[in-house]
Amino acid sequence: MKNILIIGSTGQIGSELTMKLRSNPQNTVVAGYIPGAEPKGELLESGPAEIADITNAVQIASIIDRYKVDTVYNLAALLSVVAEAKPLLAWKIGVDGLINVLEVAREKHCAVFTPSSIGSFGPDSPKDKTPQDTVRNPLTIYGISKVTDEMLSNYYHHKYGVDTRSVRFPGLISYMTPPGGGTTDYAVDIYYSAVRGETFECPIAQGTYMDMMYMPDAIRAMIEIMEADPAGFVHRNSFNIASMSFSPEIIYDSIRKYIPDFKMVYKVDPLKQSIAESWPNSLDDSCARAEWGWKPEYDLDAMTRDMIQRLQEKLAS
Ligand code: AKB
Repeated sequence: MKNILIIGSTGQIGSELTMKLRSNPQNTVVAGYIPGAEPKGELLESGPAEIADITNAVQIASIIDRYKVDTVYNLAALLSVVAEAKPLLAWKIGVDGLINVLEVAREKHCAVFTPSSIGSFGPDSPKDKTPQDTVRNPLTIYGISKVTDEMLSNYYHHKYGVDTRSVRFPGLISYMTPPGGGTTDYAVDIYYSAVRGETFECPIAQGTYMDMMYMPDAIRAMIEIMEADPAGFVHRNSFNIASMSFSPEIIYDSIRKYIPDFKMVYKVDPLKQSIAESWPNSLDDSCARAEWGWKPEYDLDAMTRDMIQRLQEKLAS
């Protein structure tokens, strides 16, 4: 039995993770949210919900006490593009917020999952099959805060024995809750345009590769790493995980197998493009495979088939 707090439960990842963890009747899953991003519908009705502002350590500690929480999924963050507009807020939520969570976890003996990202690499990192352990030097505040988060999480593990674990997520694609403010968001938006019969204006230039992943694989990764036997870990914070790497013209071709008259034009966004160019084309996830059995299930075509079918149902209702 697990008592779990999800900080950021109404976001792109949190909304699906909360429901998946609640589908196991052994779990009590508290949906943490901030005012203005309240849970609705099934998320609200299927279990407890509490205001859990990551900048407020006392509030987080009180939820952990009241629900006897043993595991925290810390999903609070500003994504890469929006973080460039608000770097101090990105740091306050991403790094100061994590310190709040780690301090409470140290006192109350909770395990903590905090996602990292392909954005933790930079232009000096090897571009293709980027290794687990290599030069980082990210250029964005998002990447700098993710590298710091990884190091802080390892520090709390080594110094205080806090059970911290993490994966470096690629761009995540889902038909449920849209992402907001990321460089990889185009790979979600393109499906909405295709299903709505609109021409897609692509903000990322032709030939720009980034790693991506379908949300069911990402949710499984978060659950599996937290359930893994740590005896197999050489690494902890954070594991490269990967399932597919593509550029805009490749996802466009995949969609056209199902919607042949779909049109795309390029309208490159200079900020998004410069961030994308500073990130790897693809990650080497062999350490995650070897140390806790990570294995993706979806490739691009399997994801495209499912995304189109799910979005057709969603947008028709
Ligand atoms: C972003 O684009 O900022 C995120 C990420 C890759 O971490 N989706």
